[in-house]
Amino acid sequence: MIEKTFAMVKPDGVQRGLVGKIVQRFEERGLKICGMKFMRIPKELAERHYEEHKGKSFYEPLLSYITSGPVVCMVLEGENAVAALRAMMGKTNPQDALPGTIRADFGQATGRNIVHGSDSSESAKREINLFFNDYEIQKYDKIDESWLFER
Ligand code: DAT
Ligand code: MG
Repeated sequence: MIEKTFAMVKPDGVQRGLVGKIVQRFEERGLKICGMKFMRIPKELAERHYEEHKGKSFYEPLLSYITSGPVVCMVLEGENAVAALRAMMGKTNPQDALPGTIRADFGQATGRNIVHGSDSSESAKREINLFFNDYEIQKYDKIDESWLFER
């Protein structure tokens, strides 16, 4: 099933100069970039984005971290894109993430784990709506599609 998901290069990924490498992985996988923006997340948006974690011990540090500098937000589309992105990211704690995943290849600590990706189709819809206006999401044909999929 072709679906969209929400991805983000977090402030540490931007600061460490990993934006290009991470976006390259998504492009090489064949995920279609439908939206992309470089922004600083306002506190209120960070609170809404991470509302499921409100009250947890890491909630306040998480908000400080995610608002500490600019991030790159993306809408990606592809076959089972939600699960594909989660698999590419690896486990939340980079120490538990498998080699070859973004978090394992570039990170060491849970609180500096470089990327975000929606954890379900429902989260994807919610997060895309939080971060993107309709006019910021592009509908277009990409020339590799007939080679990427059996159609
Ligand atoms: P994920 O980002 O893999 O979806 P999550 O939604 O459970 O993980 O948590 C959101 C972020 O919060 C995660 O990327 C890093 C931080 N976090 C999660 N669990 C944590 C913990 N036990 N200690 C510190 N930070 C944590
Ligand atoms: Mg999550």
